[in-house]
Amino acid sequence: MPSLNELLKPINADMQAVDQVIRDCLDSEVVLIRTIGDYIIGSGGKRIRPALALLSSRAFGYQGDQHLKMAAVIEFIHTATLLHDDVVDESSLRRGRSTANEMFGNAASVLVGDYLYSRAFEMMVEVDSMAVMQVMSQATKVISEGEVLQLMNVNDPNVTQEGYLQVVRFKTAKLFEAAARVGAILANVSEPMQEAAATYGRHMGTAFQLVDDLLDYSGDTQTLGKTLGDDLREGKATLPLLHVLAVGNTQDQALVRQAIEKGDGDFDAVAQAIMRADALTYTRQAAEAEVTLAIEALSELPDSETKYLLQQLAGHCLTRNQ
Ligand code: GRG
Repeated sequence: MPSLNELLKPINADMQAVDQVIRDCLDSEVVLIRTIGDYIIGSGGKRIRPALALLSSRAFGYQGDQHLKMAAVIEFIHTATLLHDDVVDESSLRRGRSTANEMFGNAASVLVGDYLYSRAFEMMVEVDSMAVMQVMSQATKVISEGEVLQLMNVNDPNVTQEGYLQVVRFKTAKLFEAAARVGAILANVSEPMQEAAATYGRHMGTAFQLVDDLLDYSGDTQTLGKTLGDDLREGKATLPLLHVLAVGNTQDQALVRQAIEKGDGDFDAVAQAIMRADALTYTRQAAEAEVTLAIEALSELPDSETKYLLQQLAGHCLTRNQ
């Protein structure tokens, strides 16, 4: 399986152009905004969401240059959510560096997140498409709803798998869905084609988050660039834990139930319970099913090299380790 960088080589020029738009648009006169903006944007995110917007527009034959601005908009919104999320979760490591909240404090992180979010909408106005505005404003609303739903689920071991999946679709998959849909809108394709792109993005984004949740128990801190066990510390009932609650032995169920209710569970003990219930395999299979649905949605699209890249990108969500 090629690395993400290898996979994205055919759109390298566009990705560089997006990077330039991002840098040009972080031009506030307020020094702290530039400092924190440069810090987080320069810390090497994977840029998978902007890549998705670029690939989607290209798969539908878009010839203009607004896809570059929209890809930057999507990365700005993603970055704003990360700045806010790290404050909410009290995280200290992201992209292999101290989080912005750790470096500059919670207030500065939240406020620069607000700036990036507002700047994204200002840039979007320049794109001058009501359909795009509608998709992006709805997406950011849903992402926020997802985050609030997640907050309501914290320390609750009775969350259902459907309830958990709703949070995943809202907080993470929605931005993937929007990125893919915006590419199709820019290319001015029919409603069913826009829907196919959105369906692809939604399933791919769901797979992406499911893998994120299993990497929180099985990844490598160095490679991931963030601390393992964050979800357990926060009492988040993610799919690996929900599966132990569904099929684990009585002792493991009790251990996990208590870890969710109280937070700060014993990582090694819970990781062993997860192994005994084969819950990482279960979570991976759920992610595989989402990738299959994502690839199926692509059958609506005309055959092209870009469509093949989109198939590979969905598959990458399963093999990623960062
Ligand atoms: C500002 C609109 C707005 C909303 C705030 C806090 C919040 C509401 C939403 C948080 C949503 C969130 C952070 C979901 C997790 C998504 C996720 C898996 C992030 C990690 O993405 P990667 O791995 O990160 O693509 P990189 O570092 O590669 O960019």
